[in-house]
Amino acid sequence: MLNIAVKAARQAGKLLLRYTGQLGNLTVETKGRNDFVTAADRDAEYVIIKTIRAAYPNHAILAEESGLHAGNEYEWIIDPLDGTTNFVHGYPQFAVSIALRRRGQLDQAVVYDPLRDEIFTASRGGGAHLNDRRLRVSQSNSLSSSLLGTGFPFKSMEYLETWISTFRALLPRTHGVRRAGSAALDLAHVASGRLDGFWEIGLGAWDIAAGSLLVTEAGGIVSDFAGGQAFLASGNVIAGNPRIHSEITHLIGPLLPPELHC
Ligand code: 2AM
Ligand code: CA
Repeated sequence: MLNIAVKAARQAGKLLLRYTGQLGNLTVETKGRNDFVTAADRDAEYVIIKTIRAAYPNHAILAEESGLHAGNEYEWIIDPLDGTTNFVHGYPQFAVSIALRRRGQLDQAVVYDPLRDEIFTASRGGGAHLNDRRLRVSQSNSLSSSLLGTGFPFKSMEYLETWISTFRALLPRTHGVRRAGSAALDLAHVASGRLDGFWEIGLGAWDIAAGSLLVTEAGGIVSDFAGGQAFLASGNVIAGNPRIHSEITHLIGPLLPPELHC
């Protein structure tokens, strides 16, 4: 199943790269405030679904652009283009994200960065890999020597002040904070130790499903803001090596309104 996911991700990545050569011709549609979709998202999603369907016609699919396709207990969670805003501006940071969930547990994950030709993979219990190299989260044992990733609030600005308060609490304690615009790649970079931790409010399940398995299989921790495992449902994520995850969780917990304790 991981092989099929890798094949689908590479096909989609190749297609996205072709689109980057003709961004001027790409029509950008608005799904909602600050929420964009292009033919590149749709075509990449189509290619991924076609490849998965050919191998596993009975599996269910949850994909960012086409929603839920019913099936059996295997469910593929697909973001054909994570970082659409970057993509439409020609900013070089985007990825394809594909995960397989079975009975509530993530089993397989692929995040593909076509610009760097980096393929991040994980299988539950089998570790995480970048191309063919085994991944470990960073060894950093304190926020004071860490580089963190985050995402700004988008769409609704309801939690902008809350996010700013978390940023204010974390930034001065770290080496720095990056906001690169693809949560799937941010999590892949936590898995590979390039980032020590990551936090964001209100993502989609497809943005984080694959990346979260990469992090846990690389020895890191992923949780929601209450320290639980409901992050795919809430979209609220804290990830990091165990030490950094714990520091972020303790620092931002008291700053969150009650409805974000999930
Ligand atoms: P997307 O490009 O697939 O939409 C960046 O903060 C993260 O938030 C990305 O993973 C991005 O995924 C996600 N996101 C979802 N909706 C977004 C939006 N309207 N603007 C920016 N990022 C969005
Ligand atoms: Ca997307």
